[in-house]
Amino acid sequence: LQKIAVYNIFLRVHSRRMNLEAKYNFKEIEKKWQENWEETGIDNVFEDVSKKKKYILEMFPYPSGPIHMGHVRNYSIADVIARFYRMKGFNILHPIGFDAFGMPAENAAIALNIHPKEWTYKNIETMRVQLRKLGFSYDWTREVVTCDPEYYKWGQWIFLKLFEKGLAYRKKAPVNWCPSCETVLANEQVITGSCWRCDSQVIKKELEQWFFKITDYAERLLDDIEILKGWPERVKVMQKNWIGKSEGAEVVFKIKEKGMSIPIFTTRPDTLYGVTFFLLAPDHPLVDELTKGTEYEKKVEEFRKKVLTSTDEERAEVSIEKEGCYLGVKIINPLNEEEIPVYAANYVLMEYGTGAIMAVPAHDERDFDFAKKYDIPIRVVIRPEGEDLNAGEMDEAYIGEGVMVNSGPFDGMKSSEGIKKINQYMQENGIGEFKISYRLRDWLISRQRYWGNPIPIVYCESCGLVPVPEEDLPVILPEDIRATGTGSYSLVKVKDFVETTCPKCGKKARRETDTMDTFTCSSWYFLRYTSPKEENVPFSVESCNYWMPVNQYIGGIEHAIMHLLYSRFFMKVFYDFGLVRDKEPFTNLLTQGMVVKDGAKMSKSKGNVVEPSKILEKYGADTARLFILFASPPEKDLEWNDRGVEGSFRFLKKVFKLVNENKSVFGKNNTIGIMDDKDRELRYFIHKTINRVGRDIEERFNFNTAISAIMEFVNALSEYLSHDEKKEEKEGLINEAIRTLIILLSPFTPHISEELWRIIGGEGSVHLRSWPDYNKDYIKKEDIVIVVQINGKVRDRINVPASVNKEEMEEIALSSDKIKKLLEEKEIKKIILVPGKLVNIVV
Ligand code: ANZ
Ligand code: ZN
Repeated sequence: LQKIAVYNIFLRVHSRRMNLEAKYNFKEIEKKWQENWEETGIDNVFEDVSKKKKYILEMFPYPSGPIHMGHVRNYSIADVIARFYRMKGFNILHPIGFDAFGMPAENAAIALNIHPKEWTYKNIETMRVQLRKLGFSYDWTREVVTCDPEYYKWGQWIFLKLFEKGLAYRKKAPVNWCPSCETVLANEQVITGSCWRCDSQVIKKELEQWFFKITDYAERLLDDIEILKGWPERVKVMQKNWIGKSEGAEVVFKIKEKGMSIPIFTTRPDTLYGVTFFLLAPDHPLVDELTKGTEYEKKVEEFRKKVLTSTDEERAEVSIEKEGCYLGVKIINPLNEEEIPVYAANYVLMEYGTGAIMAVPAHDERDFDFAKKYDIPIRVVIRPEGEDLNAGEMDEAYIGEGVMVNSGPFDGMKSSEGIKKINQYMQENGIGEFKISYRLRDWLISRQRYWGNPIPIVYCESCGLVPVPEEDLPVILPEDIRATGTGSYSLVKVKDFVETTCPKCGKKARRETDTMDTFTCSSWYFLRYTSPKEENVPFSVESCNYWMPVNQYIGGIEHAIMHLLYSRFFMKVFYDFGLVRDKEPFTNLLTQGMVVKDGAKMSKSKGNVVEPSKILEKYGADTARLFILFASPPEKDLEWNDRGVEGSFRFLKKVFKLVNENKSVFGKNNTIGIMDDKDRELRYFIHKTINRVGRDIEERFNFNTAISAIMEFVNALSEYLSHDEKKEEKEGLINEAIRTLIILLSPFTPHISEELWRIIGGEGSVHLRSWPDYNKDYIKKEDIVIVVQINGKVRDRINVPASVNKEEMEEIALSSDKIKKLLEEKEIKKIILVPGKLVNIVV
């Protein structure tokens, strides 16, 4: 018997499963609609000045293989926003492309023994297929691939324009070198001393490289952060800190016997009388000049070697163990003519200010440590208001504001006042001047790599550095190249590429073999999307003026500085060139959280990756999208949860079943007749859900709460439909409920929504419907308070349902215990009613 029972259960489960699979073939439905949308081109857009636009943009992917959950999340968020605003009547630009140049292609190519180009385009094709399978509403006709010559040509054109204006230049400088990537890196690409790509420790190398003069834009990049009202505070702070504006003074100190002048940058000119020593960065060029041929030469050399093994970040830590090396010379403080010793010190960076500082141990923490260690005098020149300060008793620097002491003519001044007065004095006497200093450095854009955009420059023996003429663009990246013995690619070895003729004099010349940082490609792709087929300009000004700025940008926080800062810089340069109307490219920014599993970020190295392809295969796109959007609000991390995915799948099956079982109500008489409480309750739900979903998407991007509102609605609708009695009469209402449900679901789960929409005989595509309006009267708060008066005096307040009518109000008022008591033995003459507010009983 037991065996038979088990067998029966098995049969039931099995047949149910077979049944389900036949009925809910979501994948087939998805494929059908993807093909339909593609054929009808419903996602392709054109400029239409009669319509308001919205530009919804996600950070385009780097094609390094199949897509990962981070992409699925980023793009699902963007897709909801795009679809929602389309239904709200906007003309939507929602494009996609591929950020296709870069190192990983070369690494993979070496490992797999295929050409970087082949690897890249293969991955692009894989990703295209997957992105289509996810049902994102992209206008694929606008696709941009940065390694296509049609695109990178314009990157070269932009380079030439920058070169023409002096914004692209070459200089020899100590630069960041990644030994493993065998290339230089921009400062932004060095994350706490390591390469942003491969995590290797970055070293300094003195090399001649190409730079973009982003520092010319430091002030504007900082000021315009003000405009970015729709950016997360966190990102704005990161950019501000990266630009790092400091106001202070540049002061020139002199070494008389050597005839040498060394400028320093200080934010505290008010402490100039407290300077007791002077420091140079160990790699400051004057260090060698000062010690050459002296007994200090060797020691300094060793000291420098030792210091330069730590990164700038480590050296910038306040807590670093202070170390110095005396250089055997004295320098003169221009304000009080005092002679002070000069050292090289580990905490002074060549990269900031002037690479030299005046040290004020009494008022700077690091100088204090240094002075203690090397037994250098400490002199107080600022004392806290109303207090005394004695150098001998200090165990840390006093870094606050205060009153100036031991400062000659400036004694007694407040330090803030002293800064101004000393600056003025220095200015008048040619000693120094007010100065603003930025942390931001110029953007190093040349890379010693193959798979990138060639820099369009030629070197000629007689003409020097010659830009490639515009009509010769693009400089095509040669394809016939192999990895060299060391396993790396380099254009240096490609003879046909290197050897060329000078565009000016026609003599033999050599091509630049460096390529551009891939971030140059991603700094303007959003402009190209507005007119991707333009052959004569990088982008059409007209299209740009229609579509730009991007209304909503969505991407990861890891781009808070690099990509977002570079793009803002390009935009401002184009603004100055008269190519764009807007000063900022991205009005609103949403930084989505990570996808995590078992508490750790999903990543190959952690081995906790869930492949989107597997999820698509098992459940289809709608389930994947729904789960991702439902599991967490976009800015928070999302914990992957298999049961959650199952839950989303079940929900969609439930919706599918519900609609199918009730499709008979469509296409009939759709008037809504007399309503009872249950009907009103359902109508309340319809309108409340429209309101909540719209509000959650529009104001807060809280897709999770929007979806849970829809789920509640589905429960209410099922409950309503389970009371079968008079379905016939209620067709109009049921019809409205189901139509609304499908429309509200459509931005989240576009395929099933489209399918159901057609099943109920909806007109056209559900995605081109208008977002429904809700009726305020139907969603008044469930409870309101009415006041009950007797002869104009307030006698009671009662909670009532918002939907009560006059008769009900009267009835409720008269049945209140308080009122009943007061009315005992009184005669009611009249009852005055203010609907929803007041009942006045005249006795
Ligand atoms: C004297 C002084 C006295 C300083 C005092 C501070 C306090 P921010 O605010 O970050 O711009 N400094 C300047 N250049 C430096 C370099 N290349 N490496 C290391 N430190 C450097 O910092 C400016 C201050 O940092 C400057 O002001 C200088 O120290 C130091 F009571 O000058 B100050
Ligand atoms: Zn590297």
